Amino acid sequence: MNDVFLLLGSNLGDRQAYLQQAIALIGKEIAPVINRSSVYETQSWGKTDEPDYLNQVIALQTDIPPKEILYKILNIEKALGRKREVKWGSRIIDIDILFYASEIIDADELTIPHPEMHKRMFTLAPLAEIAPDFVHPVLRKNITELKSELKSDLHVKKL
Ligand code: PH2
Ligand code: MG
Ligand code: MG
Repeated sequence: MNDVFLLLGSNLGDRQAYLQQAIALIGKEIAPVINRSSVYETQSWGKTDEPDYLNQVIALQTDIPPKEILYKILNIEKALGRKREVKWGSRIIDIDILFYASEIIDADELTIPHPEMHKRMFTLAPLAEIAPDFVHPVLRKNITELKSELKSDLHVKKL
């Protein structure tokens, strides 16, 4: 079984309800959710004039291959009513694969580890709660180290 870490994000509508519905569907359609971080309220990164997000990291254990997980995630996002829009634009739900065990994947539609996770406190803060010692297979540093090295002024608040 592989440890898989997913980041959930929502900054439109009933954000808490979208996170909960996403977790329920992930548990049903992909694999049991074995761990989850607290929910964080985070300032929008990339496009800073967007509403605040709720972010949460969850962990699964599964043998489903990475691309199949991606397709299942896209279906869950669609089932919850997500419309694809501009890059970094607001969304009711976003589900990103952060790590798939310690695998490194660089394909057209899928890059693992998530290429920008180490620049994003909204990812590292919840991830550090449930996987502080997990070593990033490309950067070769653990999550605690990546988090302490990241300088960010955007607010990230545990709810
Ligand atoms: N997701 C983005 C862009 N910016 N900012 C926050 N705070 N949280 C996110 O989940 C997020 C973001 C693109 O997916
Ligand atoms: Mg994203
Ligand atoms: Mg995404």
